[in-house]
Amino acid sequence: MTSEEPTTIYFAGTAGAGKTSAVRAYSEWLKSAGHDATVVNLDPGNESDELAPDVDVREWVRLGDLMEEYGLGPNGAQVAAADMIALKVFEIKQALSEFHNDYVLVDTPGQVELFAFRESSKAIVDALSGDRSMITFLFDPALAREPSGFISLLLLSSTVEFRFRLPMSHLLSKTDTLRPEQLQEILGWSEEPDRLYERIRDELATPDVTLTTELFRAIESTGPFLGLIPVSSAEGTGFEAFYRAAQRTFAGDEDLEPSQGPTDL
Ligand SMILES: Nc1nc2c(ncn2[C@@H]2O[C@H](COP(=O)(O)OP(=O)(O)OP(=O)(O)O)[C@@H](O)[C@H]2O)c(=O)[nH]1
Ligand SMILES: [Mg+2]
Repeated sequence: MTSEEPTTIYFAGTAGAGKTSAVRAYSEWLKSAGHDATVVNLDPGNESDELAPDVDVREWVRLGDLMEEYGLGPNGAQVAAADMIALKVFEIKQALSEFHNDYVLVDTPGQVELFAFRESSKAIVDALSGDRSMITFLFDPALAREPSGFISLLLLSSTVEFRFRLPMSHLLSKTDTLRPEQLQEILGWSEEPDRLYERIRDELATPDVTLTTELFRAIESTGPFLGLIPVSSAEGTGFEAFYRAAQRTFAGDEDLEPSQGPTDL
């Protein structure tokens, strides 16, 4: 418990990227490192029991109820839910204010476009975020292992950053599903953009190559090449590095608190 303002981290990413698992794994890692974390579920469609959130938006808005009540399909219900959640922001904030932990970890809706493009998400993030808030965007290896998928994720992540104007960090999730050489290749792209550029040229020997390379150059110069932190929620690895990156975001290297948690890769 702390008297300082908590660090709030929103976990965003494409459907199935591993957001919920990462919130669970990171909250466990933080606890093992001697920190308390409040877990918030902002996904009204979350059906997994994996997370036992302290604050759960489903207390106010449930996707299944909306589908039934208004005869909506899952996507329509998600959009309606996003807007209804914004109307409950005071209640959500009130529920959150009862916890006084060092960290607030927020699981966001399955589809990233709902989080990124609805005004209501922005209203919720603005209402819940203090000065120490950041978004961590998950790169799903299913997409990130191909150069064009990797670039698409960079674009999505830039969109999220553009919308929310919060500090960003980037996780490569589910690293246990990658072969070591695949992992090294993806990390290499995030460290040395020219390696990615060369692979795009190999992958896209089509007229599209001009568009893709122009996009690539634009992203390269505006920059989410900030380092991709490899994590596996299944194996609990990578979270020490993520912890340090999150601390650097707000404190600068010189203020790094040593962590008492288990060191990992
Ligand atoms: N092998 C492996 N599987 C993982 C890992 N993290 C998540 N998964 C699996 O990936 C699938 C999606 O994980 P979730 O954590 O539900 O992903 P999400 O982004 O919250 O998904 P939605 O909210 O439905 O968009 C599940 O089957 C998880 O078990 C991981 O580190 N390793
Ligand atoms: Mg989820």
